Amino acid sequence: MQKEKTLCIIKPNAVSDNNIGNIIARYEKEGLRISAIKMAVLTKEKAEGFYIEHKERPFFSSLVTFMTSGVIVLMVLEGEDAVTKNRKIMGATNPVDAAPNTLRGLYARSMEANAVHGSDSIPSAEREISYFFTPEELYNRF
Ligand code: IDP
Ligand code: MG
Repeated sequence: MQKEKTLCIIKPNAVSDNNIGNIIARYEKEGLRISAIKMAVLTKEKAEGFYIEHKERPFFSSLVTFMTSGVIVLMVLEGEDAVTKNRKIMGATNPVDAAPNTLRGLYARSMEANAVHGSDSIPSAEREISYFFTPEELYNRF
């Protein structure tokens, strides 16, 4: 297993529901470390660029509206197998399918407002991290 970095977003529903601390605590308990963290409110353009791979999907415009609807928390998580590990901790995209103890099982309100984002591969993680963070904002934790 190798040390990796992945991007996590705590989405507007989870920030609004006061679950920032619960989500961060879970990552730390699972052995991931935070190497960068900040709050933001995304512009429409920034959210569209982030989800560009989904631009032809029917839910794209609603997703962008949701992701710009409130404060989010952006984090770079670091650790062994961080990309896959984060996906496991998050659970399935649709909370109906997410295991009860996953972050989406615990904190999602719907398929769209599903509490957290996690990069789906190492190349995605690299693109997504550099989309939100400069190299100077990252603090290696290993
Ligand atoms: P992922 O976040 O589990 O990687 P993706 O398929 O990459 O899932 O979709 C990105 C985000 O778009 C999801 O996390 C969710 O917020 C939203 N989304 C995906 N599919 C749907 C849908 O069918 N209806 C509404 N929103 C969706
Ligand atoms: Mg995805």
